[in-house]
Formats: sequence, C-alpha cells, structure tokens
Amino acid sequence: MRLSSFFMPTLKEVPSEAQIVSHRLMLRAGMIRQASAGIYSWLPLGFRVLKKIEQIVREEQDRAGAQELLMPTIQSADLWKQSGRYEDYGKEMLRIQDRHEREMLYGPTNEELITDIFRSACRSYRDLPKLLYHIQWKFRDEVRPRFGVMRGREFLMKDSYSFDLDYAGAKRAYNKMFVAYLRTFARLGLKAIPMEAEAGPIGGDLSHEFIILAETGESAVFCHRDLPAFDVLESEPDFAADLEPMVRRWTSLYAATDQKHDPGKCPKDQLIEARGIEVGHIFYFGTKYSEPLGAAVSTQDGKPVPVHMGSYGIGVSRLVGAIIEASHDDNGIVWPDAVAPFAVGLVNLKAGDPRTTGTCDDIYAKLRAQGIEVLYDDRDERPGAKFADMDLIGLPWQLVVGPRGLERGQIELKRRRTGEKQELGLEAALSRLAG
Ligand code: P5A
Repeated sequence: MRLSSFFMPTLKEVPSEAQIVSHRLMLRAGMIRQASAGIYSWLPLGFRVLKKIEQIVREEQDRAGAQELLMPTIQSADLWKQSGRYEDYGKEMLRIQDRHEREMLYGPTNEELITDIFRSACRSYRDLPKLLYHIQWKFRDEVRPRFGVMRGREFLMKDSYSFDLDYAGAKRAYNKMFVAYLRTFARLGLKAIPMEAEAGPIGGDLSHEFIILAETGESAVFCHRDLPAFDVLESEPDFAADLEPMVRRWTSLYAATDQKHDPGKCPKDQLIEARGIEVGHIFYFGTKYSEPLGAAVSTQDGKPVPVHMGSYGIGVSRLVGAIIEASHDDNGIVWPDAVAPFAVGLVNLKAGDPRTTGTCDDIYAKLRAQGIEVLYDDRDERPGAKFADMDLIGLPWQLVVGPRGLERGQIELKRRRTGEKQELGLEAALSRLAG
C-alpha cells in the first residue's frame, strides 16, 4: 500500500478527550473515529489490526474444535422473556421496536439465541457435545463508555457456547476454552492471566477472567508473582485429550479479581497487586438457560434432561486497545508481529530523487511479490515527519532508503521495538525480512 493514497488521517495534536494512552494513540494514528459516545468507525489501519486479531481468535477456536456460525445483532425480546433476563438486564440493553411494534433488542450477548438454535435441532444425547461460536458486534448501553474501544457501547466479541450432557462434559468444554484462550492471548503477544471471577449477569458458579496486567486497567487484581512467567506456547496441547491437568497447573497458584480476592487465603509475601484489563471471560452455568428455554436431550434410557451449558467471551475490539496498552513507547505504538497492520514500513527519504524512488519502487515490488505486507511512504514530506509517523503507527520493521546510503549501496533496517538499526545491502535487507 502506498501511503500517498492510503486513508490514514493521523493527528498531530493529542486529542483532549482521550484519557489513556491506547485511546490517544489510536486516534492519533488514524485507526478509529468516534461516531457517537462509545461507538466507533474503524478506519483502514485500525480495521486491519482488528481483522488480524479476529483471525488468530478464529484459528484457536477452530483448533479447539469449536465451529463457527453467525447469529444476527438484532434479536427478538421473546427469548429473553423466557429466560427471565429481559427484565434483569435493565438499562444496559438497547431496546428497539420494529414497525409492527414488536419488541426487539440489539444483542448484548447470545445465550438465549444459541440455546434456541440448539433446542430446535438437538434432541438426543447422541447430538452432544456441541461447541459453537461466532464473532459479532454487541451493544451494551454502558453508563460510562470510556477509554475508546476498551469500554465501548458497541464492541466486537467472540462468543462461544457449549452444550453437554452433564457437569463432567461441560467441564471438558470449559477446559478446552480455557486452554484455547491461553494460546490465543499468547499468540497475540500478550501475557493473560486466568483469575477466579464473579459471574455477574451471565450467571453460574464457575468462572475465570483472563486479565492483562496494565496500569490503566479498570479493575484491581491479585496474583502469585510466579504466574506471569508461565508459558503456554512451549508445547502443543492435544484438545482430544484430558486438559484437566493443564488447567490445574494454571489455577494452582493464587489469582483473583477484586470481587473474589480473599486476603485470608492469598500468599501475602508472594503476591502481585496490580491493575488489569479483562480481555476474556468464561462461564459454566449448568442449566440456567436450558431449563427455562426447554433445551433438553433424551438420555440413553429415554429420559429428557436439560443440557449443561457454558459460554466463553473474548473482547476482540477491546484487545486492540489492550495490546497498545501493553506495547507502546513515548513515540507511539509497538505492534507485536502477529497483529501488525503491515509488517514493514518502507520510507523514501527523497521522493523527488529518481534513484531513491527507483530503488524504493523496486523494493516495494519485491516485498509484495514475496507476500510481505508493506506500507510505502512515497509522500513528498520531510524525513522527520516520515520517521515520526512510522514510529507512531508502530510497524515492526522500518526500511529507510535515502540518496546518501545508496551512494554506499546501503539501506537502513530498523526494528521498531528495540530501535536497533542496521545498514545493509538491498538483497541482505530483503532476505532478512523474508526470514
Ligand atoms: C461470554 C460470551 C459474556 O458476555 N456471554 C457470551 C458471556 N461475557 S462478558 O464478560 O460480559 O464479555 C466478554 C468479553 O467481552 C469484552 N467486553 C467489552 N469490550 C468492550 N467494551 C465493552 N463494553 C465490553 N464489555 C465486555 C470483555 O473482554 C469481556 O471479557
């Protein structure tokens, strides 16, 4: 992509309404634009990151054996009346009337709708287990939407739902999601710590939040100081096997959110007290929805029993902000490779110089031919402005090409994360990026 034609409306000024660094950087880098309170348009740069995150989330769901479908954003109130949550959800739910004066709503979550889909198709224990997910926009009319995409009113969630015959089956599904979540966040370049949590309006008595430690986190969290060093990607889990030992290991050390924290039970001398961002939340709630909605299957002896369910959420749009909170410096964003909107920023230091431009055009073509995503700053701007923009948008590699370096047959390769710079010949630089 050539920057001269790419729609990336960066801001020089620090937007005054943005209180935390990720919100400021997303606005300054031209990733999002507020449409109204807590509701954002995703501009091309931000949208590319959102899609990358979504894809990693999807791959790990698929690996764990979940199947993707797509439910609508607008739901009928009827199912919510059957579950009893139409009243309970209160003002957070955006209620809508259609032209026939039917009560509709913009879904804040999908337990009711997926239970309805399940009950219409599955009647026997032979239909179990089922593990389904979608990635869809939600609306919650938060009292105080703030921090940009971190606490929005409209936000993108990956939500999965499991259906099993009994607690043992449901716990197997819970464990699969637990491990899939650890892998997902690790692949996104994050250290997410599972913590015992309150189930809130979703319900149930077994629940974990996945928390990233960050000063700007909305909640106080407490965990054993050894937990952040646990590494989930060191081995590939077998999702067909019993994951209980792995989940036990991850839950063996103390970790609790504010509401679950018990000063009497925590290891006081080995405790980290920090603030955290909730990027995922998983729940087992048994028959809370299957009973009122009549989602039952017949067992081997023909008796109908309500299915045991769980639901599992990841804040996909929140993750964009959370990753920036965890990975930035004074000059801007520092994207982890896996989610960067482009892998390389190619900087032409002298757009008016035929030799420099010729070399840049050549590099641009070669990188693209190798399938490397590159943003080519071909604008006629001062080098200082180009460097500042490149640092701001945080692409993992910068390739800087100028007339003076070319005299010596050299171009500069900079690693955004460390600031480390290397002078290399053209071919060496290209093979470095390919490797
Ligand atoms: C689990 C999936 C649920 O809604 N039902 C379906 C369950 N859980 S949750 O904890 O309420 O939300 C799941 C994740 O969504 C993100 N999230 C938000 N992101 C941005 N703005 C918001 N207002 C918002 N509310 C929730 C969080 O990452 C949360 O863990």
